[in-house]
Amino acid sequence: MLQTTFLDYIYENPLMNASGVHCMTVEELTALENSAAGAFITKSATLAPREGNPEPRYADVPLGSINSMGLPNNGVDYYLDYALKYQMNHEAPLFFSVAGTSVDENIALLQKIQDSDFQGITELNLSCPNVPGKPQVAYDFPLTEKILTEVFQFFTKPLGVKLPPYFDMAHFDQMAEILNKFPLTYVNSINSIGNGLYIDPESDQVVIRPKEGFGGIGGEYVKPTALANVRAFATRLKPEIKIIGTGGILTGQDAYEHLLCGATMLQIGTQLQKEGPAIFERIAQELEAIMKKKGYQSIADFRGKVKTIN
Ligand code: RRO
Repeated sequence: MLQTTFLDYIYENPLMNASGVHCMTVEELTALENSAAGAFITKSATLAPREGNPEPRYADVPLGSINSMGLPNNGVDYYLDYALKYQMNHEAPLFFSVAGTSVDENIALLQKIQDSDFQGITELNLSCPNVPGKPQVAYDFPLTEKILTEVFQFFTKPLGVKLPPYFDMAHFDQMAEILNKFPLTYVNSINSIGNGLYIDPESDQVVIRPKEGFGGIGGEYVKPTALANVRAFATRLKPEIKIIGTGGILTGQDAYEHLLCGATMLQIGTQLQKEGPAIFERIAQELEAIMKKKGYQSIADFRGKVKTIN
């Protein structure tokens, strides 16, 4: 019932982890392999391994999470080694996230993937909010266009981009116009809402150490923004560019709403962190129950069909 075709492969369901959550180590990735998730993605990789920001750098809060991890990861070779082994005995294409901290590093990362035997889908993260001194790339429209222009000079494998949330109709229009110039496989909206601040009511203190407490916000807080970004891009991008919906998925109803807005795959970050990989089975069951109640046989019956008021 939940089967989802993405880039010619039929996944059992559209559910995935969001990059960054439960995907830093081979052990965590293996747990996703063995979960009910239809697909999964690796932690955003840089060329060299990174320690990331000082701890505490992630906090669960009542309505979601705040993080300033600072791109800790084991380096691109570690994840590429995992991916090449994975694809030897799995048909489902793996998603592989990269996030350079400069244009040159992004190009070098993608060149490495291009030159490897990797057969999966690459996600270029243009929206990390947490590396001090490095603005989120996709808030700089000319820079985004420049990077994609350089990338598609040589990159011929399937590529998606992870975007930050936008909050203005003019920005949806401008970013969609840029993205439509390129042979992208997908757009993934949204990354965390960058640089929020959470204060603990008992201690009057922020809850994460880096950046005086500023960090990316995920979870319940972000669902309306995520849905708006999914809808805005679904209605602006050419049909060849699919949407991955990420942000505020805690229940089958949240997943259903992302699909109504036009998402094809769905990623879960904060609630996966809180609940662990068993979440995929729960959300899949809840989504199926909603579909049955509404008389839908497949996701294609309602994808993108959110109703507006005349
Ligand atoms: O590692 C992080 O701090 C991080 C990244 Br790369 C990202 O893309 N989004 C996020 O919330 N945290």
